[in-house]
Amino acid sequence: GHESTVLWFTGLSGSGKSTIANAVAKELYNRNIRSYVLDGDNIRHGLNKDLGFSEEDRTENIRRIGEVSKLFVDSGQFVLTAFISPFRADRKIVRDLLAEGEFIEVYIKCPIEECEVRDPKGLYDKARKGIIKDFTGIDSPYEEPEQPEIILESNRYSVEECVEQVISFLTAKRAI
Ligand code: GGZ
Repeated sequence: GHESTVLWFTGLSGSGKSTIANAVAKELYNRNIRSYVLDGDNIRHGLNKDLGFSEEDRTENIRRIGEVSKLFVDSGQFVLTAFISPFRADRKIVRDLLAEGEFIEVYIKCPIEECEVRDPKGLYDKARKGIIKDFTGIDSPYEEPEQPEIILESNRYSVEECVEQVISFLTAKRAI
């Protein structure tokens, strides 16, 4: 059997959080492990649609996502979250909300220059032009994790290789 766990992906916009989280969820499904991915599409458009991108709103965004993640874990499910979650203190609050070993911080490490080249939604371009304010990495901070359980260098490894790294970690920890 396996224990329920939170795989908490953190990283810049365009670093690959959602893509990798969804690919890990697919691999877990292949191994008969149920999981659910929380991301901007199902959280920022619903539960958190009252929140923007000020420091206070980002903190509240992460707090609520942490509480929802805890509910998933309590119900016995794996949950994967894909939010920038730029502040160390906010990620720590979520870590402390969960039991030892239930919170696995996955840092999607990708140089901002690469994220800017990818710019899938044209948001970096808008941020550079000042059309969007408080954009992470441009005029709002991103605090790198100091001791994440997993670091995935998404500009050096393929999505498949990143998935493999996560699966290896979970296997070694006997989480799956
Ligand atoms: C950062 C922003 C912003 C600003 C809109 N700063 O690449 P995306 O589009 O799909 O992912 C980004 C997403 C970030 O939301 P999160 O809930 O992950 O952020 S946080 O954890 O900081 O609360 C981006 C889009 O929303 N977006 N404006 N100003 N990203």
